[in-house]
Amino acid sequence: MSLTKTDKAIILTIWNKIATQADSVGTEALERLFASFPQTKTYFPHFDLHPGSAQLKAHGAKVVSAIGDAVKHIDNVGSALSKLSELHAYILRVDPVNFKLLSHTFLVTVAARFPADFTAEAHAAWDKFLSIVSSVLTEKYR
Ligand code: HEG
Repeated sequence: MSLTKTDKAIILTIWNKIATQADSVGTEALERLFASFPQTKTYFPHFDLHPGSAQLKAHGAKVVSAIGDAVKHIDNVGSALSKLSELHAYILRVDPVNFKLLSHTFLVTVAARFPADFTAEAHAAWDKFLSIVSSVLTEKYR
């Protein structure tokens, strides 16, 4: 799967908007993840998962910052996220199905916050991009 020039331009435009409220976008995506797919909470037994908790906010900020790194290295997401890929595969061992769930709740968050930008074309570009990020984070499992 590869991104076209247009996809990349769309991703960057929307990323610049996300970046102005990055931490709260991440927190909302996680709140939606835990509310809609409560089985995902099993990976965070050590977290206070109540909406708005300090841990949720801190983690939301980290997740979106990693997505920002991927945007900045859009032609080389694999090396940009290689450390994170090792963490998810070797240490956290998050089942890959969960990446689809988080990608979904992230997309819904972006759609809800930037409805005018979230055209079908933008939706498709972000969908592709998040599946590239997810593939990178799940490619080292063994
Ligand atoms: Mg992961 C840690 C990013 C999906 C569960 N995740 C992290 C960290 C980042 C990150 C940046 C902190 C790394 C560090 O402290 O060095 N995660 C990230 C992205 C995505 C993702 C970008 C997908 C787009 N993570 C993901 C999913 C789950 C999960 C789907 C499980 C449902 N992540 C997870 C856990 C931790 C991290 C349990 C450790 C949290 C902690 O103890 O602080």
